[in-house]
Amino acid sequence: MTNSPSNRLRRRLVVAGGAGLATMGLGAFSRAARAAGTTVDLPVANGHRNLVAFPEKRPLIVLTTRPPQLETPFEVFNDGLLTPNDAFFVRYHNAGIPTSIDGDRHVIKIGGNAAGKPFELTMADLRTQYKPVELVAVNQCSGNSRALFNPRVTGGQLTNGAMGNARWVGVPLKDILAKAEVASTAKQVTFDGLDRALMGGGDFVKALEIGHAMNGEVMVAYQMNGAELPMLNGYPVRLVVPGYYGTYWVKHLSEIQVIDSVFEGFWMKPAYRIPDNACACIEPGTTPAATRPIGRFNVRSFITSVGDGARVPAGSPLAVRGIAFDGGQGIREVAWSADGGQSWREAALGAELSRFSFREFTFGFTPQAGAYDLRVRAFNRSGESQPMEALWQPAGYMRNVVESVKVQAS
Ligand SMILES: Nc1nc2c(c(=O)[nH]1)N[C@H]1C(S)=C(S)[C@@H](COP(=O)(O)O)O[C@H]1N2
Ligand SMILES: [Mo]
Repeated sequence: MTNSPSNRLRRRLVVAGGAGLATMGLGAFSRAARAAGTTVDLPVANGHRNLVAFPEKRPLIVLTTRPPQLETPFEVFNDGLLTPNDAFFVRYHNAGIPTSIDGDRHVIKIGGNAAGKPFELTMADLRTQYKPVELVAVNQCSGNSRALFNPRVTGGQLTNGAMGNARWVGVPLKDILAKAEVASTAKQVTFDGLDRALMGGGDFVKALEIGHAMNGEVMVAYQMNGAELPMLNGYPVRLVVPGYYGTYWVKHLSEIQVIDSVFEGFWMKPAYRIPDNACACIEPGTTPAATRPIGRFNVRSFITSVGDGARVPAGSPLAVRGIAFDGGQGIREVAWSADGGQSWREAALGAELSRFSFREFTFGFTPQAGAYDLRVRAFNRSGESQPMEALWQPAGYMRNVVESVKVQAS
């Protein structure tokens, strides 16, 4: 057994005597930040990033340390369909994040002016009083790939690693809300976690429409890939909103309110809104006429087995592998091109773990000496796909253009 951060943490859990105690030591972040040894070169996003191992995490790409914002190195997505917990990206907005939580004492308060019966839910209640469900689903930050926007936009300069796919276990939110006796006047449900704003910006609170909250898919999850949630991914419990951008996946979930109005806290308005039109896009430099809260993922696909700029042997078969996903219709087809999109063929699809999961695709061809421009374009079951030219919007959300991977065969 190596002395990895996760093993150290587990040992501390045992030493602490309470199965439900997770703690990260207050100095952990600054120590981790100082331990930066490796850097990674990114073709965009102004060059260099540090790779740093935070508690329970392998070295990940650091955007900020306080709060931690960590991106998954892209190679990880070629290893398998599930993103390991120690490689899963991390996003927080406010610096006041919890560093020590006693999971056995953690409660979720359920109430609000449209809840007939407010109550408190302990982790033990959650595990024993409800029937658990399991679902493989992608979590992706709205700003995944923001660094690739042209013209550039402000915000975290993420490349393509602010996404991950995990097997979540938890309880349907609908079953929990049933006990709260939701009134017919209910409009929305809000979600708050243990983290706090230390320097403005406001507490991170998100809202879903009541119908969405009750659709049976939204989950209050306490397990990720067969283990407790890592502290930085929301220990001991988080919201899982399949098919929707990560912004709704509230971590360290501590309060659920059923309300009879539309919640307009900072993180719903003005933050996390998109142009209210079909493409969720505008011409660079213009202002959207109207906005709406960001919603479901659009369709994306990535080649993972070969990187842009790679050299490959000419005259021998090249096996290419990648992943595709969408907002929950499921992937119907992935087309591939080796000539920059002039001609297309169909890739083979792997098993569908769930319609919210990464789906594997593979294809192969034998390159002759020369340059190839590989592209993949996925279609979901509604026929939605990816644009050939990148769309633009001011917040840098929802990039899903058909990406180009240029390889040289020699
Ligand atoms: N409590 C809390 N939950 C949160 C956030 C946050 O700042 N605080 N950020 C959200 C955003 S924008 C994203 S993209 C996801 C990221 O999930 P992860 O950190 O587990 O990868 O968490 C969401 N849940
Ligand atoms: Mo996000």
